[in-house]
Amino acid sequence: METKRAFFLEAYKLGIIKFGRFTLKSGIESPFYVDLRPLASDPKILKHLSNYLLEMLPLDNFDLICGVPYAALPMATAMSLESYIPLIIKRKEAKAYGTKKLIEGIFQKGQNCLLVEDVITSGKSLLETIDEVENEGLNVSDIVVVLDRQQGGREKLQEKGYNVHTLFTISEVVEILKEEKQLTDDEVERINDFLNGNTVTFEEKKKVRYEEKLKNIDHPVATKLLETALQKRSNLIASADVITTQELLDFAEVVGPHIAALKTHIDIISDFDYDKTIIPLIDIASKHNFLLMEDRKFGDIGNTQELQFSHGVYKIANWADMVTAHAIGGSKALEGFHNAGIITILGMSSQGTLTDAHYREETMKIIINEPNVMGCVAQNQIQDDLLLFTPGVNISAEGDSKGQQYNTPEHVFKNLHTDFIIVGRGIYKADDIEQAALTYKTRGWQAYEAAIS
Ligand code: S5P
Repeated sequence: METKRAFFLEAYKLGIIKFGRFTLKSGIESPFYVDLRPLASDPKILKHLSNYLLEMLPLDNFDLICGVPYAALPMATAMSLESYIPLIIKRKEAKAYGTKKLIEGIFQKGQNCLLVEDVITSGKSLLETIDEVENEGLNVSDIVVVLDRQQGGREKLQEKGYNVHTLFTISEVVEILKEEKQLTDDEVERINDFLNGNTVTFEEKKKVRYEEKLKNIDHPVATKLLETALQKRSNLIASADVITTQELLDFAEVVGPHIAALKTHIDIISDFDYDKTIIPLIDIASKHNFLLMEDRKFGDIGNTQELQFSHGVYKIANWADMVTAHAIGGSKALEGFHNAGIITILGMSSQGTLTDAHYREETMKIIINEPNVMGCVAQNQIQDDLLLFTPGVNISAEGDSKGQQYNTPEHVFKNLHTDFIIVGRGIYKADDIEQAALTYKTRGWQAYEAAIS
């Protein structure tokens, strides 16, 4: 069954199961959410899936295949193409005009029709479909399901005499993900509780106030950043991903009054010149009272990082209050950043990142006793004695064509307990940059206040 497991892990990357806290249609809170529709967007996976489903079945028994609309339609189509068993299509609603047919395609009464379903929960929608198919004079003996949520549906159908074939159960996939360290023991326990029919409770932890963080975090740069945030009522870090000195300085000047810090990628400035780029930037930062964060994402051995930090043309050590760094080189490698506050990359915002639960756990072990680390860049909650910086924030876009994924300020303060939002294109690409900075500042601050109250 190793290949089935490998197949699941490939499919999982498409985001078909999410873990967290979800309110179902019924109002019940669930620790996971399943949506198999993305499977149809990867032709290779869809083809493999249809073969796995066909392998489980006594194929000679079926004259027709029918998918339960809509999620199972592409699956049923792929199975039909692989097996040459003809497809029929069930409509969700009967046509209001013309034939008023519920089932489309060529079939004859008495034929045996295999039903395909993506997820079985209570079995209700399958029973409706079975009724409608049987009303057309067709027989249904077997149903094939990709994922059984184990909430009674399968048993209900079996009691009525149908053969239900399921490729995966939720317990099986949870076990696989646990072994792959994609789920923590706590998460697994909560999921099992839920599957055993218990009402699961999610710990309602409030976001910790900046005043409280000031007491808990001793790093001097963290203190300065938190004090700045409180003074300016801004938790906004503007990401200045622009490519000339003039654009950088103009941007800093315009957004300066509204931000707690400015984040740079200094190596993308084409006409970089220390005296013309950095010296005026330091002046603007001090005039408008914001910190400078160089997003260099260091990721080397300690000696090299130390050289990259202090030397070369950028001389980051001279001017950056904070720097970002991966923990990949181990804790010793993080020791060379002298007075700058280190912000470790714990989790990335881009699709397909390697920063899964296991990576994050190991990173935490590395940074936890490292006094220069003041916080993390992440897309999940972290412990209260570190600052959480969350990029991938945009009010009007869901992502870009290169894998970036966005959330709103409200989402990240409420659900991740973020301390600082990092916004790039949402601001520097706006027609009115100052207005955009103000909007993100206001929404960020309101979202913070809502999350602490
Ligand atoms: O996981 C990450 C980490 C960072 S620091 N995802 C990110 O997007 N970033 C940075 O945040 C990224 O390098 C860019 O400078 C900024 C996001 O830009 P935006 O235009 O997508 O808002």
